[in-house]
This record gives sequence, structure tokens and C-alpha cells, in this order.
Amino acid sequence: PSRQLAATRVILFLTALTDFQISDAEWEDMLEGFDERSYLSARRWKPGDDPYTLYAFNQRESERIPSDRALRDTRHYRCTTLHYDSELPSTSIIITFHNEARSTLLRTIKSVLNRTPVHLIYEIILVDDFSDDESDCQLLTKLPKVKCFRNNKREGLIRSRVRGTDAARAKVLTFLDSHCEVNKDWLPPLLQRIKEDPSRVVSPVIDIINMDTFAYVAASADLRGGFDWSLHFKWEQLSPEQRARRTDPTQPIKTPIIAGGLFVIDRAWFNHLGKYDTAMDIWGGENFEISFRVWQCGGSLEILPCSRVGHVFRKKHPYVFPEGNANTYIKNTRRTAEVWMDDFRLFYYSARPAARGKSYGDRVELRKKLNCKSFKWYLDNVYPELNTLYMAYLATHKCITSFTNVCIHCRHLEMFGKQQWLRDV
Ligand SMILES: [Mn+2]
Repeated sequence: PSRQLAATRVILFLTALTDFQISDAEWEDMLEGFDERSYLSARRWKPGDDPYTLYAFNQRESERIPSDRALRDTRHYRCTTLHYDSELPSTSIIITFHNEARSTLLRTIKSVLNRTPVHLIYEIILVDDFSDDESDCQLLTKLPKVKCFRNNKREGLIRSRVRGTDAARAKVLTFLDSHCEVNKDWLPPLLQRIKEDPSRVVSPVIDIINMDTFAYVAASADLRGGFDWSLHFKWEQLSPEQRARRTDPTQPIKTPIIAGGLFVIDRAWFNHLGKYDTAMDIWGGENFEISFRVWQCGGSLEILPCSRVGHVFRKKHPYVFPEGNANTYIKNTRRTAEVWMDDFRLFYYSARPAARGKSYGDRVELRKKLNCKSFKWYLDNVYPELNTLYMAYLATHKCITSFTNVCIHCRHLEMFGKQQWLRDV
């Protein structure tokens, strides 16, 4: 066994030097060096237990499915005719998790190792956000390219991701959720767009892994990220006009906001833009903050229909928020509204009255330093649909259509308390 270990070390060392020269046989040996059966059996679902209790998805079904199952290629057929540069930057893949099911975490990693050209994976960085069992993460470092970092207290998604990015060494960062499966050729389209323009932040189309059956289902490729004034994320169908303009279904879709779980960004650009707001807790709202920041500070966000990654969508979070789910979301989104939305934050406060009076800190200095554009610019150029809704409302209430004059001229708004917001925020 010790000779085997030494051999594995030599292989790992050579791998680091010469990724291009790994043979398929060597790569398979490295994958087989991980004892998957004992990893999974140590924390299996037990007959009689409710299979939803621990993870809010069907743990039993997930464990019945192999870590390397075949997936239907859900892309438009024209995607298979596209060509990508033979030299693309490699990426550090960052996966943060807290008490993830071993079966889904492993399948996320195995799908990456099985469906990505080896030389494009610089490393896979796991950040274990203080899970109950530290070996969930540690044992996985026997898989090639996988590193494990463990927080010594619960930090939440945002600070965990920053920890992962600070350790990352590749030119490009790829964030994945811990219950995903990447599909065929998922990575080259994403890296290609960033190689051409590092200010782009790109996401795959997120296919649906059914939380009950774990069936892999194609998502519509005609969606983009949208939201309402309460900063509630929603998928939006492209409008008929937008669809009419899309003559080529392989073209990127510009999106006002990303869902946040899965995306790819140039590492230098991520650092330049101020990473994440590390005062945000646990989960939620960070996708608004980074989306506004990218757009307003000179970048762009797009969804690439020829890149597909499946994700287990759940109805609730399987873990607790120490300060409560709603409070955390409000804290995180208020920080976003105060720094990035200018006077339009008033509409956020009207939609979320509970956010008034909450502490939020600020990243205003960062915004000044980066010399970013206004939220008005964002509404006019990136998400006019949100503004239109608001303007239509003003028009029906006989209000002035310029935001700055609203409260002077529009008495009808008083019934919605808008006069009051101006005073108390
Ligand atoms: Mn998720």
C-alpha cells in the first residue's frame, strides 16, 4: 500500500507539471485512487428515516444514482458545431458548502472531473463552512486536483467564497454550488468569452435536477435573471422583441442579474471590483451586489446557452440562519441598496418596509474609487423593464416621470408612504 501511495504522489506531482501529458489511463488511475464506496456508505440514508430531513431533497434517491451517471446533452444542436480556442485560460473551481450530502457533493466534483478537459482545471477548491463532519471535505482531497479548506466557525457563503478565491491561483475563477452536475462541454464556452474580454462575467444555463427524483431536466434557454423592487430574484422570459432579435440560439444572453450560484469571472477583475461584500452573512443578496457592481463599474453579465450545468433546486434551505432567514436577506440586500441604488433605494424600502432602520455599513468608498456609473444608468441601459414598470405606475397616478421630482409633485404617492421614506431612511 505504501508503494501505491508513493506512486500516487509521483503521479500527482507530474500532473502538476504536465497536465497536457496525462494519459487517459493515468487519469483513470487517479480517479480510482479515491474509495468512493466507503466515502458514501459512512453517511448513508437509513431505512425508516425521512429522506428529506437532512438536506431538504431526496437523499435516498440521490444515493441510488451513480456519481458518474450519463446526462442528456441539453444544448441546442447548433452548439455542437461551435469551436473554441485550443488555448484557453485554466480555472480554479470554488465550491463552498455547509453540511452538504456526500452523494451530491461528490457528484458535483466527479461531473467536473469527467466532463472537463483536464488542463483547464487548475484546481478544485472546496471550502467547508464548518460542517458537522470535517471528513466530508477532507476525504475528497484524494481525488485529483481537489483541495480542502475548512472554516473554524460558520461564515456563510460570501466569506467562504472569498476565502476560496484568496487561495485560488488560476487566472479565472469558477463558482459552483455543491449540488450540481456539469454537462458536456460546459466550460470552454465560458472561458472563451472571458478570454476575449475579461470584464465579462458569465454563467451557464442552469438545468434542473429534480429534488425528488434527481431526474436531469433541460431548462429553457430563453431566460434571463430579473428582479422586483424588493430585490427578489426571478427568472424572466425574454420578451417577444428580444426573442425576435435572437436569430442565433447559441449567442450569449445579456442578463441584468445573475442567480449567483454558478458563474465564471476573471480573477484579477474579481479582485479589482472588490471581491464580495464580506459583511454579508450566510446566504442571499450577494448576487444583487455583485451584479450591480459589475454592470455599474464597467463590466457585463451574460448567460451562455451552450454551457449547461444542472442544479438541485429546493423549496427551502436545509440549514438555519443564526439571525433568521428574513433578517439576513434584509441585511444583505439593504447593504446593496444603500451603496448601489442611489435614490432608487427608496423603492426598495417601500417594497421591504422591514429593512428601514436596519444597520448596513457601507461600501460607498469602493464605489467612488472604482468610479462607477449611477443606478439610473443601470436602469436605462441594462434593465429598462424595471424602470418601465415604475414609470407606468407613476403615469397612471399622474406623477412626474422624472424620479427626482416625484415627491415634490405627486401627492398620490403619499398613500404609499413615499413621503415618509424620504424622511426616515
Ligand atoms: Mn443551491
